[in-house]
Amino acid sequence: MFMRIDHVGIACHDLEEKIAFFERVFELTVVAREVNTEQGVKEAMLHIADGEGGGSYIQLLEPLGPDTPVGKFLAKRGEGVHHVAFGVPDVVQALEKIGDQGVRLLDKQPRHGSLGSSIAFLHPKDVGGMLTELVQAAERQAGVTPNARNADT
Ligand code: CMX
Ligand code: CO
Repeated sequence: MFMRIDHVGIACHDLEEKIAFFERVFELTVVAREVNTEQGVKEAMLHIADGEGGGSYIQLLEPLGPDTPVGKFLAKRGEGVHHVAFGVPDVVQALEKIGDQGVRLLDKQPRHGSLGSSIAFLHPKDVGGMLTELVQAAERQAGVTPNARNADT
């Protein structure tokens, strides 16, 4: 079901400061920045490697406000690893199979994620305390190539 670790999401107070740290210390490069109001975050994706069906990244997350998933996490636990995201070939199919195993789905339908991906979250309490994200990379969405997506928008 899982093809690779797509990204590790890290909650931080100051996105620009954390980007500068990851660029300087780990020599990573930012490949995308986005404000995702649905998820309540300002974020950056830093590329690590390319894998089967997509890349792998570090996702740095700054909350848009205190009453958002990342805002609440920071208030409760402080900065650190917020979630782990796995690459799947088909997020709708993966949700169905995982839901059938009794794991609570935080998203019944996929939502819009970074780099044109489709994403969905699983409840951390049902996954040994790890907030888990499923990611179907943009190039794996039926009939949609990254270039075709750009041409559409
Ligand atoms: N990792 C592990 N456990 C977590 C967690 C996290 N990131 N966030 C919350 N929890 C735990 C809490 O500690 C709490 O446990 P206790 O009851 O033992 O204290 C429990 O889960 C419920 O947490 P809560 O604070 O009562 O509930 P929230 O309202 O904060 O909701 C969650 C938690 C996971 C349901 C919510 O954050 C969510 O829906 N997340 C999915 C969306 C998201 O995180 N978006 C941002 C990232 C976007 C992206 O990656 O693109
Ligand atoms: Co993520």
